[in-house]
Amino acid sequence: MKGLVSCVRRRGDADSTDYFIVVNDNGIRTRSLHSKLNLNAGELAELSIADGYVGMFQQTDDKKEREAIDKAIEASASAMIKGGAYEKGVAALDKITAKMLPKLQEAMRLLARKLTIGAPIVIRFHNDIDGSSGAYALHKAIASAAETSEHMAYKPNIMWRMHGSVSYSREDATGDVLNCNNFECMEKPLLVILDFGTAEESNAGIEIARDRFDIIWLDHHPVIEGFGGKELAHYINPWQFGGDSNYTAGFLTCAFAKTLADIDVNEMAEASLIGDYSEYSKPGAGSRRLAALLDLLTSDTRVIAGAKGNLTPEEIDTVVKDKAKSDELIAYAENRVSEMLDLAITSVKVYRAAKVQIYVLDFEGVRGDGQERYPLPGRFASRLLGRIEELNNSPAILLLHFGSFVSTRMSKKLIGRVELLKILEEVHSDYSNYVDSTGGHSNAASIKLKGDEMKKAVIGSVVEKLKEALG
Ligand SMILES: [Mn+2]
Repeated sequence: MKGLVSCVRRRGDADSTDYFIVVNDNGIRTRSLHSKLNLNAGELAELSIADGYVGMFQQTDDKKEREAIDKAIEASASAMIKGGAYEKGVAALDKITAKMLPKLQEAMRLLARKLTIGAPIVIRFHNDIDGSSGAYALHKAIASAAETSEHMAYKPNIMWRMHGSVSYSREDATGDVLNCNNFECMEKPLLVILDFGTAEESNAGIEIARDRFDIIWLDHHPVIEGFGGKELAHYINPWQFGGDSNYTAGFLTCAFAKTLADIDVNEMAEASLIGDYSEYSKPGAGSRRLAALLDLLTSDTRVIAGAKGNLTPEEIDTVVKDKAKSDELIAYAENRVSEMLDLAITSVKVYRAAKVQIYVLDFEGVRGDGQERYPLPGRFASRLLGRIEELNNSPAILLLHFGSFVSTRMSKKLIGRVELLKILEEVHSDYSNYVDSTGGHSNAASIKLKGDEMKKAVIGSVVEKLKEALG
């Protein structure tokens, strides 16, 4: 039979080399094979296979055969795509999905092609509920496609990377390039980015990655002028289609996953809306559970035995399917947060500004000195502001500090009245020797200090400016 070596994974010695070969034997199948011979990506040959080994390998440059295989790869990639448009039953969201559908399908054809040829695929997702719910849905769709596709007779070469920041740095890109260097492939590997911000800091990473990868970038942050990611061929963001951040990146990834396979993504989509406080969120019992689990797992991967820093959707799936384990984890998370909220309420400092209260909390004081990483400070700040709003029934502002970070959260009602980002910027320039950076959203932003020696003064200055703004 004829075969095209589409991809080679070299792990060091000849015996551990995997050859991904598109075999054409009345229809194509991509198989993972070994060989005593040294094969190269792009080689077309008459070959024989026994026990997972390529025995005979007679190279040929038969142009017609090559064309036939190339066509068959395209056809099998198309055949792998069995899904369609995701309809959640929320008109505002479904309208945006419909507009994005052609772009999502075009990107999915690229992913299906990479799956067909056995190319390496790096998928980076933001380590919050939104990013991880999207990754989980995409994992399920790919697993379903791999299971039902007759053409894919190998385990996909996917490297999942949970990503702790919202920018794609030069180091991230270099790491991804190095990881793909064990592969030699007939075309570029694929990089998929889920729920990163639109920070200019990503430009350096994008510069490196764009030459080495085909890139699919799914996000929902407002697109800023200097961000290079928006020039990518497969950059998809609801802001470009009349939507905004309420259409979450996890939701977008669910819509993307749904074009590949007709799987149930409703709970993941809903969890992403919960996680990012989307105005379209209508939580049910299942999505609440999933959101709570993802919140815990992404904050502290050590709660699952074996996970060290990185967390894969497969590991998420194992926990979700284990009812007893997930019940135990959710109970732990709920108890811990509620104890910390109670403690926080009694230890916040309160400053009055007109009818608005400004709260300042030392996070280390309520976290205790144990080893627990859950909950992360930023997410705890959002929960605490919610609790304060409930108790006071009036808008509030919270400054939560820990080490050299200050997280600020402000009631949405105050947007327009208080320009939080601008205030933080002013403090940044007043204390430029001590403040490293400030940024975020109009009601949730943070300050990164160079050290913590001037923290009190910086926080004091923010409080003063907030008081002024509130009159
Ligand atoms: Mn998000």
